[in-house]
Amino acid sequence: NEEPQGFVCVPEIRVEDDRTGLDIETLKRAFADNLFYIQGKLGSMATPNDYYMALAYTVRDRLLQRWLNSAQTYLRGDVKVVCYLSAEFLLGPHLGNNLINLGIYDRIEQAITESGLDLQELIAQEEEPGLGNGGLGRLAACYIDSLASLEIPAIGYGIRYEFGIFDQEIQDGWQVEITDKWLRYGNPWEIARPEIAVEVKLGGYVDHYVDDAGNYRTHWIPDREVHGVPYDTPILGYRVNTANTLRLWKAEAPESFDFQAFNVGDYYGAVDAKISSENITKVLYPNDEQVQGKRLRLEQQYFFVSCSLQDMIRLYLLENPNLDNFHETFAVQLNDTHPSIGVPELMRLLVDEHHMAWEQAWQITTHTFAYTNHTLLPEALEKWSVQLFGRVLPRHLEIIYEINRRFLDMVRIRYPDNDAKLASLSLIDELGKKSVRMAHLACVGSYAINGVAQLHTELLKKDVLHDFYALWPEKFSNKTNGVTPRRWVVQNNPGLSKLISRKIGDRWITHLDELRKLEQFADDPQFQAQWQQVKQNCKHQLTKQIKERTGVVVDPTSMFDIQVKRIHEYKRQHLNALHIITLYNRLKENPDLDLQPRTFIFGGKAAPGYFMAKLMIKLITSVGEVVNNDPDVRDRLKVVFLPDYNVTNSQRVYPAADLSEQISTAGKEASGTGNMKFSLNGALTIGTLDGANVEIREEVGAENFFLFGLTTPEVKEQKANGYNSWDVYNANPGLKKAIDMISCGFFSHGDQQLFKPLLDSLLYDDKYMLFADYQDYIDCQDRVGDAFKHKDAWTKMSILNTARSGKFSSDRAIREYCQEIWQVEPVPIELQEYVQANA
Ligand code: 475
Repeated sequence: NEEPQGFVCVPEIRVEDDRTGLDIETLKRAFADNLFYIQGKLGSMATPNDYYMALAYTVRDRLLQRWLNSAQTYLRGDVKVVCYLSAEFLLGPHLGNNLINLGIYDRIEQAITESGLDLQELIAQEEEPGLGNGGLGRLAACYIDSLASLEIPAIGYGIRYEFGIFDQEIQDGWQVEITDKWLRYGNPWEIARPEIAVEVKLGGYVDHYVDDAGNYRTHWIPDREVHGVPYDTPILGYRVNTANTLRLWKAEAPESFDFQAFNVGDYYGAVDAKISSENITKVLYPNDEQVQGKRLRLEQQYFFVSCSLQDMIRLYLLENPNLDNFHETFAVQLNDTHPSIGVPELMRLLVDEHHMAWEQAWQITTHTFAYTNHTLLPEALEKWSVQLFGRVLPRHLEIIYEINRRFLDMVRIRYPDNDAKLASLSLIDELGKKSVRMAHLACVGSYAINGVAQLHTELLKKDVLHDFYALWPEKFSNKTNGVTPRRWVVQNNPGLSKLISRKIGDRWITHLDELRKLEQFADDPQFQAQWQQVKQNCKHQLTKQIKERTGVVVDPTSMFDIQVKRIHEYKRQHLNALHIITLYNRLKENPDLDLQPRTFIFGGKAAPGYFMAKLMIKLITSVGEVVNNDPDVRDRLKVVFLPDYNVTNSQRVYPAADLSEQISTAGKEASGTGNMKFSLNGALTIGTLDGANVEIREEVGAENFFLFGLTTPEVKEQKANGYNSWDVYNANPGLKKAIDMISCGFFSHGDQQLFKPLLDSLLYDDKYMLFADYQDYIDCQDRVGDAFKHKDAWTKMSILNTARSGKFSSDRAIREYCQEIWQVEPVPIELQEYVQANA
């Protein structure tokens, strides 16, 4: 018998020693084996990346059994599966996270040390998959971690961008963008599944006809077809057997392409077409201040959504005779409007391809989708010109018109003779250039709509989606964001995690509310001393990293005052800069002033096309250049711009913060999630009543939070009453001095033009009310400075921040989604004894 024994049945091979074994000797052997057989290297020739790859495969082997068992359980069982559709997943590196979730960190560390290597150095080799811009993409990553940790059957569907978010360099104080080549050295965490690739059509026209049986049928004749190949990555839960799948789609030219009739004899034409197909998943779009209606972005969105829905239908039909109960097996969450083209696409698949009646298809569709909104900024709401839409997706435009026709008929009954209502609710914006309103499409096509913090949801109901709320109040709910404590505490802040677990046990890692048990130690001098020691160690580590990455030497005993997030006018990093200038001026006036030493740390990327945001970076670095080098300052103030802020580089940032800057204009930040990471790691917040800040303050207590600034209604009121920033500027000497210094070139080697656009926008418009909030911010910062002088009182507040941040776990958020939106239950995964025994 030539057949290899046990070939078709993995458990029969019983390769536990080589590929699942967890004793140190086996791990060392597996690591050496992978280095030789996968990387093709001997120890003497291996690069640090080879070692990283060998280790990554060693770890991947150890979660494959869980992964395949999870997939099989979902397929065979009568289970409801959550499909999280997101154009972005900002995962961060996998290796460290998988070691922690598998519970093998210490063993691997020992095995690697005994192999003569340094685990930290290998972990640092991983190029993070930066497949997202910021908050929205990172939220998706936290949510798939929590879904797996809570043993919820789930698939994350998205795009495998060849180039993720650009790498940022700072040159002469300006941002410079470098393409992100994350796949350059291969990606050991993904497995391509070309055997289940799908076809996606684009462009062309639609044919309507009556078939032989007398049925109205529709035939979409595209002018282009693209192949969607899934790349799967396991997402392992924390200390459970659930390993869910993140399925990211790559666009390729269809196999048949080169030989299609119209390309015969046109080899170069065929190659061009191939390149154009593959362009669809080449690059992540940055979230500019203004969303731009770019054809390629629409193609991207449609491509991944169509691939994902076709994949769900394929899976469903493996076990079911027809699609009648599709919505009982899949709950599909739309992460913002980017995947909202899913609504007409599911209609098309059901009606055109599976010949279902419109009414039934609409029932299924509107019981499948739920929509999360992430922004209140009107300029960020997606719209597509009808003309462009019709060119790329002619059939979908017809379907949208039909959805709209039926929807507006319903509106007419509800609001007779009310053309204004019809116009404001319509899926089509008829003013100016006709366009499709994607948020309206998402609202009409979903059974649930949610905002991402209490205030944000209220504002959605009151303003942005008010008319939809009036129509369907029962669809709306709030789901305050959360972050995963595994990455954001356990992995990034091991010192703090160990201290907490020594005091209250380690159940907090999966039940974050248990952090409350720390409250009883908040006044305990011994515990306070340990707490301070942990914070101090983290600050030392960040100090080291700052020196390495920027050359700036900072004082680890100074207050670390940190603002890390995308650079945007509404987030107001320039308000922070005005505070720095104000402190600097105080020191210049009185060099012996008793000033609490501070290190101001900034990090964040500006969208490449967002000029004002790039100028804000230049302002921060320019202020830093002056402040850091002025002898009168005597190192009491330091300003650092950490380049290339990403998940990896954020790792040392949150644990080292004393003060978290959350200073957006009230009513503009939907939630924020960085605010939660800081508070969990024991930083105090200085913030406005915006987004989730409101809830953080509620949880930690007003006495442990530095509040300043106008409220959302006050912002509105001031604007209505003719707010004039020019008057504020003239009436406030401190503010006037700071602005005048920028304007006269004090921070720009005499160049008076450099910052003019930024200053003009503040002096003559000030859309984001910096000047209105300036004095209150400065006064509040003075209170922060005073409070920091009292070490013990500060430490108590720090402990209470951590102790009371349990609400901001993504586990809590996901439990709410499961119970109130998706109606899904945990499904524990069984594991063969021999795999389990080792763990
Ligand atoms: C909010 N990104 C945060 C976070 O809910 C909130 C937009 C267009 C294209 C690509 N990306 C985007 C966002 O809109 C985004 O990141 N929004 C953020 O979502 C999670 O915490 O307040 O600004």
